[in-house]
Amino acid sequence: MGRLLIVSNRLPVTPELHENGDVTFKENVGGLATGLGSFYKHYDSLWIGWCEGAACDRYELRERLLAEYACVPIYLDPHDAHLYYEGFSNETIWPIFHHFAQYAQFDQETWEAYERVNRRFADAVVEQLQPDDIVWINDYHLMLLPGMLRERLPEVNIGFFLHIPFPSFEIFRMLPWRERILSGLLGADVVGFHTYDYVRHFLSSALRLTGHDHTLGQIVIGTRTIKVDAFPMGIDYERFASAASSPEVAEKALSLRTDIGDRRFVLSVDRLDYTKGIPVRLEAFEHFLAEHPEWHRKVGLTMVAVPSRTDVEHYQRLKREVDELVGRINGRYGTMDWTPVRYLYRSLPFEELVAMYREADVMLVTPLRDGMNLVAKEYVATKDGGGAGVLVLSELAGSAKELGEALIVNPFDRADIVGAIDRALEMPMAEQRDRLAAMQERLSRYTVVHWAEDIIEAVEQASLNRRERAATRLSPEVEEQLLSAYRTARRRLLLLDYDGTLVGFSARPLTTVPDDELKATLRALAADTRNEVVIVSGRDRRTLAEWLGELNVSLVAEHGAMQRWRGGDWIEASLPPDTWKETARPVMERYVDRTPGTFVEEKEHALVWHFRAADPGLGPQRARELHESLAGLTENYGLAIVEGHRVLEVKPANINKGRAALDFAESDDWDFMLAIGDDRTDEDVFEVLPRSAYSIKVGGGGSLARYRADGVSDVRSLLDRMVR
Ligand code: GDG
Repeated sequence: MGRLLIVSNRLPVTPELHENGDVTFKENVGGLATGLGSFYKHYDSLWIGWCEGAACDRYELRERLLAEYACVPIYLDPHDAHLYYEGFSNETIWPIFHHFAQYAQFDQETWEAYERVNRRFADAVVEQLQPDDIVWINDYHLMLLPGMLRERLPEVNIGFFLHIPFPSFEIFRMLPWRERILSGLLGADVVGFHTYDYVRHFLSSALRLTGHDHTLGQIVIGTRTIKVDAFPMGIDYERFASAASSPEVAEKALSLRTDIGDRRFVLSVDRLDYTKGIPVRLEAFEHFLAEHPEWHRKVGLTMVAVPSRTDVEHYQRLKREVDELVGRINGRYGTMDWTPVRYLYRSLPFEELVAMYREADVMLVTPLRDGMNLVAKEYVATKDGGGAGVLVLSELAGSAKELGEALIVNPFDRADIVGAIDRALEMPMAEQRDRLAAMQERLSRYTVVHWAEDIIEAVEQASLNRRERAATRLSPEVEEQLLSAYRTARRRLLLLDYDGTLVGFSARPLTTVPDDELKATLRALAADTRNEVVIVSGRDRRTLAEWLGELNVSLVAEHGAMQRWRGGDWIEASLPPDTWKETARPVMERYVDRTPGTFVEEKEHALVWHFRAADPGLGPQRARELHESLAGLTENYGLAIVEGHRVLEVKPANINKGRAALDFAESDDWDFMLAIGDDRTDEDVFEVLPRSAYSIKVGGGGSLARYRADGVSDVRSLLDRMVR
């Protein structure tokens, strides 16, 4: 493979301009930057991101960033940057994706800036991109970027990872721009989330809003396959484990202990954000003190709250609420020599943070919703080497999936947290160590580097699959070859499916009438005396005759139960009487009553249950049930139940499109044969044709066809070129 291009909102370093005009670089702390800091420099890689601040205008900066940090800065217009970052990213996506819909702003202006900035990122990536590179896009600021890149470079390798939760469909659907965001994400080859819950939510939104279903997490769009999967992010385990025993940290820990004395030490560390559940946590601690006077003066909570988004109103309100709560608890329970809550409203240097982790007897991580939460993992890592301590962890943090040995709590349930604090303080040392050891085992194995490698490997695999598929793609070269064979041939047979091949699908099958353009193409094809054009369809003969009867083409109706050869009359296959319909119809009608949006179509020799307009989750489930309910019929009456595109069809088993196609194939000495179709029933046609025939499957999924086309428009343009 080529290089790795990591793309994220911010670069892992920030340039700082000093008074004397010098520029220095500060490495950013935080999940991705810290975790991948060492990793990406070892790879042949570049990091592309927004460069913010006064120093970014300096002309020599670009070269220095590239040479010293392998970083490519993107400069944004400050007004646009504000609308994109503080606006759409943090006031729309952040609350919606964390299930705080009541805080979300829906503002067209910030959305447009979000689009513009994503486009700027796309320009910057395209400028750097070389063939075979992997583009790895991170987080919610850049959800349109995969789609924008895919549009410009259909073959580019893209992985996308979302660091925050993906919301349930019922919340996601509130976003006015929901389809645009989904199609942006679906531009990637791999879409990764921290947990399987977020994967489920995403797949359900994709199905309900774009109609694309998945098989084992793979979504097929045209000839592209998108893998959606969970990749739980790890930490730089060694960094935390070894820092805990370093002399600097030991020194800080000692002074911390001197301050605290022999009191038990409860710690919490988060950005001051409404998703973190800080007020409930404080209330729980207050109740703990009320219910357990025996712990007064023997325990203290140190709460580190890193200032965040301070100009946003919800954050200012939260800050006031937290200030008041801390004041109330300390006022009510504090004594001359004991402050129950120590509140540090600032960011700590790394060594001080690790010293806190190391000394904390209990770590309270109780967000109301959190993509992963690395603090919980870091706490566990710093206890490596024999430390004790208890992690109390919210079940709504992604990390709860991996840290099952923590005391798991519902962060909305104050009493649950009170109980966990009590249990944690009373837990025997041996049990504390056992629980930590089990978690340490897992965290030291699946580190941040492992996680990153997994994502990159998934993208590499997707890229290999794409190359394999490309071999069967109806590429311009294959098209030329096909056209040249067509032009030199004297007798040509064209077997064309109708729905999903010549026209797109609609919820109501009687509305997909052929348009004038299609009729003109078919007429021109049929006018060439060297051609035999056959429409091979599952539709009934009345509809086919009404829509296409005037053309000089042959028609195959109901998958071959009836054929009308060019210029002739309808010929029916000899079939037993359709007495089975009286048994099947009431069963199917019962499913219509129970499944809104569905209906039964009656053909001469078949019954079809259509569920395209049904709830996309319910339809396929009911189809499976109906299939079971009808199964008994098939043996008694010699019927087949065929699943098509959101339809379930019951028809005589000995009738299929392949037999009809064979009748035509054997009727002349063809020197050019072409068959095009999109669904299961067309596979029977592909199967019976000789190897020399051109067969084209429309869309992805397994097929016997030699080539693949993306969609109806590709088929139409091919046919147009044949008549030109
Ligand atoms: C997103 C998702 C997901 C915190 N305070 C201080 C400090 N930190 C460091 C911690 C930790 C990081 O910041 C915070 O971890 P999060 O997990 O909350 O990560 P974020 O990047 O904020 O958030 C989150 C994450 O992405 C990764 O995918 O887990 O759910 O919201 O590394 O150590 N570091 C220092 N002083 C502090 O005061 N030095």
